[in-house]
Amino acid sequence: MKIDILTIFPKMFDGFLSESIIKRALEKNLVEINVHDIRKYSTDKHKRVDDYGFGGGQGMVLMPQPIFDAVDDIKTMDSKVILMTPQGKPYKQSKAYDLSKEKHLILICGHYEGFDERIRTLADMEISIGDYVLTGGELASMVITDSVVRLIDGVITTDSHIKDSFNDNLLDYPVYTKPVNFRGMEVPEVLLSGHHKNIDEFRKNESLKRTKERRPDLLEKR
Ligand code: 6GU
Repeated sequence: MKIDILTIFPKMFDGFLSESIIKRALEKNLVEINVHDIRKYSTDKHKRVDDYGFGGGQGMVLMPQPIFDAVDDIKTMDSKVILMTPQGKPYKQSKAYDLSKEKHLILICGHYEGFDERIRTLADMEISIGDYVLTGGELASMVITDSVVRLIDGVITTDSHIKDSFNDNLLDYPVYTKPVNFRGMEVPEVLLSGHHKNIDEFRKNESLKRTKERRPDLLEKR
């Protein structure tokens, strides 16, 4: 899998790409991630990437030229081009699974004041990561990248994602580690019993209880 990210703030990705699971996946060559500075593609003599919007009112708008040229340069037959925007389709775990099967993703980070409407014609899909407004698509593209990369074969053990919250529209059950008694709070007896059937049943019930309390909307989808 290859992921190309187009942004006007490439430095925002430095920490993200150099820690934890993403770092390890890169080191093991399970994914290739390239961050491209949109500004490098600007043909303007001052390397401008945005300008005032026609009609007035909104501030600076990302211009089509640098982004079209970047996509022309990077896109192949195998690419899915995704535009990050709060106007996109709400992102879900099921979409993360779909995207993890693609060969090549190109993520275009929008800009809070907007992007020229013609940029939309480049995109195979538009994604929003939730009903709130970010200053740009950078954090959203990291969310997409993180959620997709962890699903690529070999990145984490399958066991740790088949049990993920949301996989069957259930939230995770509670987990505990040592000590058995911490400040008077005890680990549930059943988890210490070694009785696997009872443990499975306890976890299933806790998942259901927690989902019913916190996310009744998920249970309706089951
Ligand atoms: Cl993808 N971009 C921005 N700017 N804000 C968002 C978003 C994306 N998803 C939710 N809010």
